[in-house]
Amino acid sequence: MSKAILKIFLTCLVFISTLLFLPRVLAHAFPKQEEPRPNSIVQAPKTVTITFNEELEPEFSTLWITDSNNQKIASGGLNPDNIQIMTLNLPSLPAGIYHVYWKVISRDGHQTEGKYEFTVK
Ligand SMILES: [Cu+2]
Repeated sequence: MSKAILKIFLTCLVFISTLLFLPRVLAHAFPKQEEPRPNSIVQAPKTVTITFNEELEPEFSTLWITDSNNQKIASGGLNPDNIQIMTLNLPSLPAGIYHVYWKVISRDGHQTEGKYEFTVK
């Protein structure tokens, strides 16, 4: 094999293995859809629901909500019927700003976390 061909071959090999590994690297759990929507102004919701892009580990995945004084109001967990969905039930919320926090472990063992807020009018 000439050096030029070897170089092309190795370049292709690197490119192909990058393509093979990229989906794994990107395969961390992140919200696909939140309800209520981030930064939205809504009537008091009954539940918070976050749909993730992949399946989560039930034991280590949590979801909770605080009011504008940082007081925890409720916490939730995985929907047993669909382990891509985290949900929590809310008491009746007075008007104000609320923060939703989530911390999850996806099936591949990677932890991700995030938060967002919404306003009850
Ligand atoms: Cu991952």
